[in-house]
Amino acid sequence: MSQTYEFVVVANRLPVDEVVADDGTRTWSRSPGGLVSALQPIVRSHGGAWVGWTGQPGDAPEPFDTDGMHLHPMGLSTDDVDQYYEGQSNGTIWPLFHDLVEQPTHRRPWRQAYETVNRRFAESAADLTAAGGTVWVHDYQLLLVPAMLRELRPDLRIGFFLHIPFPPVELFMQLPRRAELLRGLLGADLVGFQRPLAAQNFLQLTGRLLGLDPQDDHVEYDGRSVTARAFPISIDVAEVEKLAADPGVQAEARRIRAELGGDRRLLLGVDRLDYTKGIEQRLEAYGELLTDGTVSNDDVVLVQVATPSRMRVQEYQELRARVEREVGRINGEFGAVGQAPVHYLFQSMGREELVALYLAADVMVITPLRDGMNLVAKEYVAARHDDQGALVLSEFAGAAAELETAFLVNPHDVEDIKRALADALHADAAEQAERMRPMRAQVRGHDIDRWARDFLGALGQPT
Ligand code: GDG
Repeated sequence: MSQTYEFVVVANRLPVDEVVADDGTRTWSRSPGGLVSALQPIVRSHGGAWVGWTGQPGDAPEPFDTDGMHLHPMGLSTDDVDQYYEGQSNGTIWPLFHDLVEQPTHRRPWRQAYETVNRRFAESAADLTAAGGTVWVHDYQLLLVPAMLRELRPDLRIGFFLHIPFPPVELFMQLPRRAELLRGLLGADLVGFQRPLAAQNFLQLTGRLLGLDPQDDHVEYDGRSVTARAFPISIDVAEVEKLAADPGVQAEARRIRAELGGDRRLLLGVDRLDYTKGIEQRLEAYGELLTDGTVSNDDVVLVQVATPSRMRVQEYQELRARVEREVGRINGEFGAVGQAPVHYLFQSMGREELVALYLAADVMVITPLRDGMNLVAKEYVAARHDDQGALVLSEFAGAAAELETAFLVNPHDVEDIKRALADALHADAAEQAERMRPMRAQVRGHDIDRWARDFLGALGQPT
């Protein structure tokens, strides 16, 4: 019998990307993204296994061990990628769970592929997990896995964590085969969400859709009790603090500032290029501040890092075109030779460079229309050991519930973003410190280890 593991993570993606060097050598490097930043340290410390896709279509490579983890790659064909990943996951569920900020597309073949791929993930997890072991399933690509896994392995403890928002009942009700998706989640012993409201939406839905009788934070289903609670995710605070204290990173922050024009105040946006992140609204607000003269190209500069994401999906290509057109318009209208008001970077950066940008930024601008948590907000706060800098943060990011002294904005209201940007730019050192200190205390007291301990503790798994 093949080796089994007491603790297994199941997620759409493995925590590594395959890198092919010029000479054809293949290696693996840690992949960017919220889920990976969050989970890798935990699996490593449990010596556990991770089931997930490599990110490339084709046959699965052989399982391998790296960094104290056993990685079990899942193969996805080109059709699987089109239908399960880009289709049902990112074309249907993602926009619907983010309050319809884009119109979801509903296709029968996508749903079929989603079910087939979820079953394959569940089967691999069933094969890999030791008797009585724990499986932690992640995110919206795998909503059916908990029930499928329970059917195969009723002996396991199964946890599920949703990284994105869970929609209100009326929105969830729009999904074709909605009851099946809900039953999928109910296969878990513990369903974790970013916000208490999401857990309430879920429990309420079990009453409305399946006629169950939820009580407090749990519901009886199929002779078991399923608990639904909020576990707001966080970051590896020590990692960010270490980078922020690194003299090389600090020198890089000074270089960035000098390069952008010594005295200009630096506004920073860091997002996956995604329509949920409110990048267009942010640019619109910044453009209007330049137009009405509240700020000028001599005094401020915006650096917008837009990490490429889901670029085969049409909505993302269209978003990229719109964002780049707007950046071009603003730079064309307000720029000078050698001095642009927007520096737009459509690329993935190294962690050092990212933290250097956090240290250099006077104002971090985070304006998602909807966001499960938003780890960038917490990273910015963790990096600012000088208690300086200002955070403009959308009320619709999960992080807003914990970072209450940020300059909170309604990202749908461009006037409100303009107000918050102007206020943040005007905040003096004392006000910046007054706002930053409680946020730093909050993030430092609730890091990623605590999140994992809380979740796994509630699942009954010793950490
Ligand atoms: C989902 C939910 C939830 C970004 N650009 C680069 C880079 N990043 C890193 C950031 C941060 C992570 O990626 C992004 O996390 P977010 O939370 O901001 O956003 P999503 O990717 O949408 O994550 C979200 C999260 O899951 C966790 O539950 O908070 O709501 O949507 O860590 O630093 N990292 C590197 N280069 C980049 O260019 N190395």
